[in-house]
Amino acid sequence: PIQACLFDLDGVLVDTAKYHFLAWKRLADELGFEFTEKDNERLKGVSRMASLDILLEVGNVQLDEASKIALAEKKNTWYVDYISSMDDSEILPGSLSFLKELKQYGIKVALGSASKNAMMILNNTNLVPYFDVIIDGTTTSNAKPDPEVFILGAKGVQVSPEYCVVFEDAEAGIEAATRAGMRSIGIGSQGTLTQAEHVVSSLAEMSVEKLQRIMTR
Ligand code: B16
Ligand code: MG
Repeated sequence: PIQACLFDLDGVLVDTAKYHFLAWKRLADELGFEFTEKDNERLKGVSRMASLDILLEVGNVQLDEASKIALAEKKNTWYVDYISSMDDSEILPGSLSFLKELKQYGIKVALGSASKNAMMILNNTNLVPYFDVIIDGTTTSNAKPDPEVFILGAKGVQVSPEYCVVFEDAEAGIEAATRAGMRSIGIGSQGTLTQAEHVVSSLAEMSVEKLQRIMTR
């Protein structure tokens, strides 16, 4: 049976994608090109600098490394400003009750996020107490699809990868889970998360009973 659940943050537990989008769009506006919600899909689960590279590709803009770092910092200042007023009303449906149930059953819970702002989001939404281990963009050096974030999470809760399941909304995150030797449940649509073992539309569809049932091989 599954002994640990590893959660991605953005798109799984909270919807911060809309704030990332607002901040990236503001940057594109300043640089003078269009950036759409469809373009924004490509940034999900991707690290900050890799996201900037995709944005600049959309705008067909070439810049040196120092300018890129400055732009990424600018975007982050706006993003942090947006998320600083988040509260627990922005936790996605079903997340809280599933996290509580996992605790009741003694199933370990870890965060595996690419975000360097994960702690601020968890603090503002009062989610910190639900995690045994928190791995985020400040503790990892290799971005998803590299499995590092989830391997560190499993080590932290001392559960071997085969008994871990990763909840992810991004294709890169599902790939990271697979490369870590873990099970995976995609949050979203089957059409985009083709590599996930199972796909549900949100955590509202999850329970511990269902988890153990669908994860039986
Ligand atoms: P930051 P996740 C990811 O969070 C986001 O999905 C992605 O859009 C973002 O670029 C990345 O974090 C880095 O975030 O700029 O705050 O460090 O889905 O891995 O929880
Ligand atoms: Mg995500």
